[in-house]
Amino acid sequence: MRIRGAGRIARSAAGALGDFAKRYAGNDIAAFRADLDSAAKTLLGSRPTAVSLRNGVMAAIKGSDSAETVQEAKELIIGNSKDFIRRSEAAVRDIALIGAKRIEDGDVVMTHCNSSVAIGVLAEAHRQGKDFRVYATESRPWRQGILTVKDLAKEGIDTTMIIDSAVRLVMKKVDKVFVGADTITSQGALVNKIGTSQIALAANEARAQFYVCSETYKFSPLTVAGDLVRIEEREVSEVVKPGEIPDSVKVYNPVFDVTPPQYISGIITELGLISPGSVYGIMERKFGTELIGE
Ligand code: RUB
Repeated sequence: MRIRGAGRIARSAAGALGDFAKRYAGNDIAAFRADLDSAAKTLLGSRPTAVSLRNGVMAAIKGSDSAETVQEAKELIIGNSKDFIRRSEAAVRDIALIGAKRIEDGDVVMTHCNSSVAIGVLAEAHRQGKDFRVYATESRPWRQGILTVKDLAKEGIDTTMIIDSAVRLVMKKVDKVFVGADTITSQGALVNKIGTSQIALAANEARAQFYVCSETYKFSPLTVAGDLVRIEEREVSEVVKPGEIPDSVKVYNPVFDVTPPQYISGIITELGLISPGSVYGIMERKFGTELIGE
């Protein structure tokens, strides 16, 4: 949790593989491949839900299988890793510009958890002089909302923090919701911080628009092959203190949930504002079949 947010997780993983390649001292290509494989597996095992991590790792090691020398493989991975990070940062900036167009003077906006991409959209709209205010959820149990309200306040955005259970009450005043993404499935469903799907339901009921801010490397090619997205479960200690509840009581702490495509007004990507129904087509264009499978 020291590195969080699906975009940062992906950039850190790609950067870590670039560093691994830079520091690798051996000359045996077979040993290099085995060590690279183990490094990639360690990274992939660190957070199970965000497919950006897998896509970042795959992008960094792309083509290294056919390198004939360690030097060749190292140069390739270092280049891939820099390239992925550069494209990822550019995508975040492009999404901010595209998403900001959706914010109008007088809007009341809601955001959830701590998405650097959604915050980028709000910050850009504010920089453009748009007059709007934001409700940000606390996002129990880890309370990433504290980070969000600090980020928004630093930008000078009119921000109100609410507890997660106030979402439906507050939604009556909200025009638009902007959230980030950990993974987007081939069917256009969103996997994001726990509570996102309740916010989408409340937005749908109140006829507020619900926008997802997501780089296309958060689209999951694995879901094309029918794989389910694994929802990370975290420690009980995030929810209750030791001894606070009877030992016989179980605690279930899933940290992401799934929002079905019918609750999503649009997905703001670096390629433009798309409907959940166009995700598969973009994945086909972007990934082909190369990233599907192990
Ligand atoms: C963070 C979270 C964010 C997405 C997108 O969860 O759910 O909404 O990861 O973030 P956690 P970004 O704190 O458990 O990593 O837009 O920054 O990529």
